[in-house]
Amino acid sequence: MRFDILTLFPEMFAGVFDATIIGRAREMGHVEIVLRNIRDYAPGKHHVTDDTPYGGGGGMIMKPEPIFNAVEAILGIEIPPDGYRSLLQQGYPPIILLTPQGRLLKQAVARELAVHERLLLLCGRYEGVDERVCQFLVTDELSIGDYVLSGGEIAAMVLVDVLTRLIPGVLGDPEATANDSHSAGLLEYPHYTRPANYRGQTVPDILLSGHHAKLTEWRRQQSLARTLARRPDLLAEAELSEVDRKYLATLQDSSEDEVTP
Ligand code: 6GU
Repeated sequence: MRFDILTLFPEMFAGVFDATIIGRAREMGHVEIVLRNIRDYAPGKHHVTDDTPYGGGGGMIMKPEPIFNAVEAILGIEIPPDGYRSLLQQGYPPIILLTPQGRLLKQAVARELAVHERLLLLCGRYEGVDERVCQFLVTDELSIGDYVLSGGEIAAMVLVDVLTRLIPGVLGDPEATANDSHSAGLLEYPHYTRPANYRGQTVPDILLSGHHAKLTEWRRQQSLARTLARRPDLLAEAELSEVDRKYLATLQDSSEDEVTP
């Protein structure tokens, strides 16, 4: 998978993209990342990339021209007058704007994006991006959560990490991701490693018992109980068996007992 990242701050990405999983995925050729400095595509001696908003209100807005120029140069095309969207059907890559106004990035959204061979990621900065960029260039807008970042760069790093993990061959053991939190719509069960007794706190007996079927059942129950306690909103979309539902019902019953008048 190839990512072209359009940003005013390419230097922010170095550590994250050179280390561990992403670094190794790049070395192995699973992932190609090209950082593009939007400033390089801004005309004039001063390469101005932002300006004050029409109508006032303060803050600075990213100008459309450097961004349109960058996309045209990177893809070797002219943006049609009716916008870039029509080129998607011809196999041109999606252009994703990272913005707090976008749809929320979830594991299901990542799986949907993972089918693409190439993505252009546009990192918004300042108070925002000129609306004509959103209307005529961008094909998708993504946010990574309901909070405000100083720019889309960190969100772009998050997206690249999430997508890289989905590329076959990047992670050694495919089973390692099967139980990941969110991959099956539930939070993950708790993990323990040696020592069995640490500062008087012991590992649950079931993990030391060697009873495989019981262990699998315990982990599933832990996963369900945790999701119910921490993220009950996820249960509506999770794939649940009849056994799962019965177990959740016992948890809900016992929590009702605990309610004090
Ligand atoms: Cl993608 N950008 C910014 N600036 N803030 C965010 C975000 C993105 N996602 C959540 N907050």
